[in-house]
Amino acid sequence: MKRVMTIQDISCIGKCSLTVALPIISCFGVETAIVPTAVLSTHTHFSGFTFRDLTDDLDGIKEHWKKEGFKFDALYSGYLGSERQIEIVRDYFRTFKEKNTFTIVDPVMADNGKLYTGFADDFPEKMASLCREADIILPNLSEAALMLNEPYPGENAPPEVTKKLLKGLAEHLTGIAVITGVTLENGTFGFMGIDPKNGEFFEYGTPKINYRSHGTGDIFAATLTGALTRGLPYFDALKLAADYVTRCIENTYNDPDRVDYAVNFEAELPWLTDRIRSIDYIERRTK
Ligand code: PXL
Repeated sequence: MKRVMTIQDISCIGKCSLTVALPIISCFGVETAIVPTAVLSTHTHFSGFTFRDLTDDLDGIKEHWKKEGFKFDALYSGYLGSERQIEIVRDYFRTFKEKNTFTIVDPVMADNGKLYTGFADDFPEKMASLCREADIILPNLSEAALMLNEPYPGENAPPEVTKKLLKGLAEHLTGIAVITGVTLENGTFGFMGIDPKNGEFFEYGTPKINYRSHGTGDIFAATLTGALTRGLPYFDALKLAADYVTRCIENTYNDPDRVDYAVNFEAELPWLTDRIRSIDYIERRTK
């Protein structure tokens, strides 16, 4: 069985970071090793949340795993609570990345042009330096603009502005950059990416649903991680992630009992599992 390591916080209520990464990646039939960076009572969009920093435990976990000789097919980092944690994640990557290990960095730190509560103004610069170590990065428009020191273009940025941001990111990267949550030329909503190796853009969108919530970026990143680990080509893996997130948003939008702090990702796990079964089928057929 393939094994993924994911490094991010536990928000006890909030359906984000580890509490979505673990069930989603597990659905792919991939072992999910977790490195919890902090324990929060809720995600940071609530007020009055508690925050237990686990930075001091992270080196010990790494050293133990090194001694045990654990190997990983993918390393995926999400929300990190401090600049020191960024350095520690860099160290995890350098320790556990081997020739065929995929690294995914979701530079979770901002939305609507604003840094999340608790981050200092130079956090985006530090996060940008971690992105240079990744095979694929997944900023939203706010995070891309902040890492490039560009003004925030607004959530409905025209496609040419998104392309300009991608070109800017590509200048600093060897891995693929994908900006999530963007409006495309044909009015659909999805992702746009660039491969710095050839400068080519790619994109995919689904009809826009007028509903926004938290945690959709984490669901996207976890699905992508599972799919890449199972060997899907990156564009197919990105499309699967986009389709799943769209279904989660649609399900939540149609649910009169929905909560306002997250989406109903659980309700669409059976759909995701069915799609993964067809990956199993393709794998068996090509063996
Ligand atoms: O969904 C991203 C995320 C992860 N972890 C924490 C957060 C957020 C977004 O606000 O606050 C703690």
